[in-house]
Amino acid sequence: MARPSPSSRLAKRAAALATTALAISARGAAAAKAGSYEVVNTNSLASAMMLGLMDEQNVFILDKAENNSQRLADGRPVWGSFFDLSDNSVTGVSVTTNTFCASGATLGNGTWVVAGGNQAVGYGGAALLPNVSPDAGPYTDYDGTRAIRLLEPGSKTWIDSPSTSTAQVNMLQSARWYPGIEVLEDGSVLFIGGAVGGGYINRNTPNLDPFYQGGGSNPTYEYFPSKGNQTVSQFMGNTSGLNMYPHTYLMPSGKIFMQANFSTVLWDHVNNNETYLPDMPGRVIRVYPASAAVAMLPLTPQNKYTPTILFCGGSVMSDTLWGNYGGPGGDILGITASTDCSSITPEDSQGNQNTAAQYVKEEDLPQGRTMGQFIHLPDGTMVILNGAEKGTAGYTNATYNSAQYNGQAINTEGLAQDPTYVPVLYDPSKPQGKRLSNAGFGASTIARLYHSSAVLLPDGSVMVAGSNPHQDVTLNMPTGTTPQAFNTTYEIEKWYPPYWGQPKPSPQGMPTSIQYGGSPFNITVDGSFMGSSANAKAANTKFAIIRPGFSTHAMNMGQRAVYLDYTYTVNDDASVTYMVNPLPNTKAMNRLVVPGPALFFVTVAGVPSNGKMIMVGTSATGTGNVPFTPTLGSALVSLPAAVNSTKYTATITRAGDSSSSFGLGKIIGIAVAGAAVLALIAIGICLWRRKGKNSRGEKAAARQSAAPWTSRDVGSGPEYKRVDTPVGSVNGGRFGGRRMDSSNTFESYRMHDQGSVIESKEALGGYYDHPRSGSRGGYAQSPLGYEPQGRGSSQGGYQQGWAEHHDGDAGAYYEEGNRYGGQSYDDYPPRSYQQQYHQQQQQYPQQYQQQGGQYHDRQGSGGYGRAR
Ligand SMILES: [Cu+2]
Repeated sequence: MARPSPSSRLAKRAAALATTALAISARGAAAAKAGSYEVVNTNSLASAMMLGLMDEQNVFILDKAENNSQRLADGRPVWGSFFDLSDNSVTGVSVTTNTFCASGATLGNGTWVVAGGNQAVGYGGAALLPNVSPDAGPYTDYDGTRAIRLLEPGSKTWIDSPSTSTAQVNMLQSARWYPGIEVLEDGSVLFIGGAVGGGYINRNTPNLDPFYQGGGSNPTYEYFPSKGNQTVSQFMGNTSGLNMYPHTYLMPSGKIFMQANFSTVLWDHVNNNETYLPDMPGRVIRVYPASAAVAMLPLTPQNKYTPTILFCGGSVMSDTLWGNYGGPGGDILGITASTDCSSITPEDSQGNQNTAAQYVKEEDLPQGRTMGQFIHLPDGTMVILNGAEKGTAGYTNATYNSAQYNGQAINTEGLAQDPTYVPVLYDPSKPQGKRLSNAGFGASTIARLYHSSAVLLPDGSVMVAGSNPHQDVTLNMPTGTTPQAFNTTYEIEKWYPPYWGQPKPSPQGMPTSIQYGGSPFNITVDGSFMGSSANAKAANTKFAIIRPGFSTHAMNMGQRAVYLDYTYTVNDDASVTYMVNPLPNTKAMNRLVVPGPALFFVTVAGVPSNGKMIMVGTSATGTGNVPFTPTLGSALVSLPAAVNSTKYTATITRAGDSSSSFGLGKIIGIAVAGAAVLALIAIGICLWRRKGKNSRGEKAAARQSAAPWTSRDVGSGPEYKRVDTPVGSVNGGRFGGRRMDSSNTFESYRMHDQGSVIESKEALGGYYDHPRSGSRGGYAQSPLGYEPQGRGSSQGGYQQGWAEHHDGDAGAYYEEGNRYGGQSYDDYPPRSYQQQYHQQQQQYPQQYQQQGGQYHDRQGSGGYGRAR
């Protein structure tokens, strides 16, 4: 028998080694992703202000109506798209109304609802004038202030008709921009508060009309499907100013825990009674635009499903600096955001108020953070990502957020600086005060500031997208200025939690629905996965129901995580049979985790399975109608003791039990990943080059260009120029019976193409570049060309700068008399406005009240229904 030659043996050995190296490298590269970000698509088409997981494969993306370069077949820009998780592709979709700063949730029947928004706008976010039909506007977007948009399960068509349409049957009773939202135990939804038009915060200064702000604020709440006329919330008046997107959590008692300004209340929304809880320590503001990361901690059998709400970050500023609709009261760009993490447990699991409830200081974030957002992970931890260390959410037009570039003044618009690129993990299984860590986490390279978003995906990663601190699409901000400028952002990233890259369990018997009460169900994980440490792994398993929520403005509205009790038997073949109890059969649990869709994960030794979309509180096919009364099944049985094997007694060697630290695999992964990353970069460059002339390629080119400034037209049409930064000059409002519209806008800028600059614009202090079309029909004149109007003048007053809102109302002074005299702004004490409150209720205009109150969709009766 001929022996192989030495060289041949060497070649074989080399080949074997190479194969092994490749295998290790592949595993290592996957593991190396743990704790890091990866761009999975460079163009979300619509910048992702809002996200919602539709099913196991699709995520909807919503933006405000703006000049995204992607066009629909009818020529309109997209402000909505769908992200397909199977191939990371994105498709634009028609949205009719302006979704700008809406709120959203899944109803108990699984239908997505996205409600509220802002007016029809044109270039630069300027509101269309009343005499201009939305069809004639450049974006053909319709008023969304009262819109209720629906997305049915399995559908990729938004049901969205204009608020002004008589055919619109899904309408809010009144305009809501930044409303609070909470899904109730019957699967219906409650909306509370919001602004009417817009602004940095929801008040004028001085704050003479805390409830209504002369028509700028909406202090009422209402339901969908309707349960009657909207009613004034005392809390909205008490927290006047800093009360947009209030934090709400339905409690076991049926009351709503609600936090805004520095106040906290347990609110019986049925009887409209409020019980005040302690103020936020240090008066840290947690609502928009301070925008803390806020979440209910995971509900577990160990904590007896007791609700605790955790707040991390936000802002502390003086009352003066908080300013008003027009913007902050001064330069806030250098103000470091709060590091404070505090939590409170308002009730026990059965809905008994914890009368001694106090906010408990847990610990400090490693850096101050505004616009951080909590994402529940299926290993029981929560990650905070996105945001900035300085400033707040929102944008404005003030001297302090302008920068000089090449001798030109540009407005950087955004109110946040110093993006927080490194996530922080919160592990509630650790002792209080030792729960936060960012050890081992890589940094993102993409700023995720105002109007960014994030949501848990079924594969256990976190989708991160958006960021657009501008009134309209802005792709040409220079780098290296002070303050730092940021572009409208389209990249979609995945952030990979520490468990990423480990072999996943593939459980059998995953449920399609989980009820309140009833019999336990069985799930098995095979022996090849459980292996020699089957006993330990079985004991270290978690069954999570996670509702990822509607993501916008650093909030995941409706996000919850609840873990199920279980026992197990380790079988002879190392497989494990789990016996899992459903949710407790209590009304309290029905409220803590309301009916509707959620992801179900099985996490073994810290590594989650893929999440399965299930229904909570109904059958898998759900109920077509809401509201409904979920059935409470039989009481949970006492689970028998676990049965371990005598054979599979090894300990778990790999780190992974919901640990924030990284094991050896991670370190090896990092080492081998270097080459892989280089390869990926090379591939990325090739792909980028291949993209050639499409608009995204151009944007990538702009980003990577040596020149920090692009000379590319930011618009898509030959006529488009970014213009019309609005400043409203407004008084009155919809509540006052006077429609608010932009009566003044001012020219924005485009920092190139100076040949087309019109002299008179240049004289306006650095804003220049008239639209090439030469026509601004339907758009208001620049107020910079006017003498400022004083408050109370015939034209009303306006504030220079406009902050968050752009549809022309922003920067408005909502003025409608001094109903309350000279009280200054603050968090109003609970009782000081009782008298006025009652008067207010009577005064409250009824013109927007809905007639039928119930939405009928093809089923025709029984409240809101959807075709099945
Ligand atoms: Cu917003």
